[in-house]
Amino acid sequence: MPLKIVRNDITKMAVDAIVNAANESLLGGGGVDGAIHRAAGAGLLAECRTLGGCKTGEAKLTGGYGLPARYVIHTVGPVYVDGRHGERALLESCYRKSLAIALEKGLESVAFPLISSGAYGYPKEQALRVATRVIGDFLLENDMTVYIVIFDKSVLSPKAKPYSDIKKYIDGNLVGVSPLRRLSLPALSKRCFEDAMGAAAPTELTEDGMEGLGDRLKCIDESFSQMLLRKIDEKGMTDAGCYKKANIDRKLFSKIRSDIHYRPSKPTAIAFAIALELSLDETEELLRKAGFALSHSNKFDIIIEYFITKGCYNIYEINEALFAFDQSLLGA
Ligand code: AR6
Repeated sequence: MPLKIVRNDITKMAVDAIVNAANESLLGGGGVDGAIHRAAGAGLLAECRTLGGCKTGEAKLTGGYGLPARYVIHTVGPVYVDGRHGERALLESCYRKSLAIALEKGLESVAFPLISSGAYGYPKEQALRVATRVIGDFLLENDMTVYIVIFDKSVLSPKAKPYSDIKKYIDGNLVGVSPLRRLSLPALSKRCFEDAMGAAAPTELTEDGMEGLGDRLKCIDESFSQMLLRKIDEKGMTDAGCYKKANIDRKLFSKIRSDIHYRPSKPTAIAFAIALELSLDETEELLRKAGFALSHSNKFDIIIEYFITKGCYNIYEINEALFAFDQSLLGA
């Protein structure tokens, strides 16, 4: 099930559990810890006093008290020194141990702040990358809805360093002639002819030339869901492997599977193209089945094109960039 990145105050999240970026005493502090204790009320501190603290990289569970969330999972992130003091492994452990508690408790939705990225000094973009990687791996094996809650406006801003290349790409391509537009209609007919006949199309398609195409031209009529299922088979993937990699909910995938005329949203269709690691042309073809196209008149499409042409098919990385540029996210 999906990973969602949202901008919010975590104390407002109505999920099964929110995660607190605490310190080893578990007795409260500043930042998100202070906000959670203030919103939960005195009962939370009273329960925390019974826990005997928590080691860095570990996690412990309490009730949610006055919070909309039923539980709080308290974890203690590492203090960032220079990246050479085992900080990353400890931060990964915070996410893993918190998710393990959520799984054991049978929780369906959990929201994380960016642990260690405030008072503990972990560079925010790196902290986010650690979070998406560990949560993404977990979601390949487990069903849960996990949120990463971003509070600080400077995190995931288009001005942040990791996005300078994407920004340049957008600036250089916004409203221009898209390479995605090169499949003009005649070219498209030519490709369909070749797909159907397994031979080069004549320069001009005469009526005679079209004879014999018969049922084989039905490839053109293949629906979105039929093409998706065919591609899953061709790529040797399982259904679950595909929808998880696409950051798509199992229930939505079942709907698509059982309705050959299902019309997905554009971000859903693209999410599958990314999960299937389709080329630009194949992506364009899959999108057309759902009635969409990519163009250079909007940032969303250009960002997708940027990642596909770079051969980067990590949906979480793509979503981070889409989030930074205020665009809809892929998948859920
Ligand atoms: N909702 C979501 N995220 C928030 C919120 C909020 N209400 N408030 C802050 N953040 P920090 P740490 C973000 O300092 O670095 C405490 O005193 C914030 O923008 O809260 O793990 C503890 O007691 C930042 O990105 O936690 C510890 O002593 C992220 O939460 C120490 O700070 C984490 O920032 C832990 O430091």
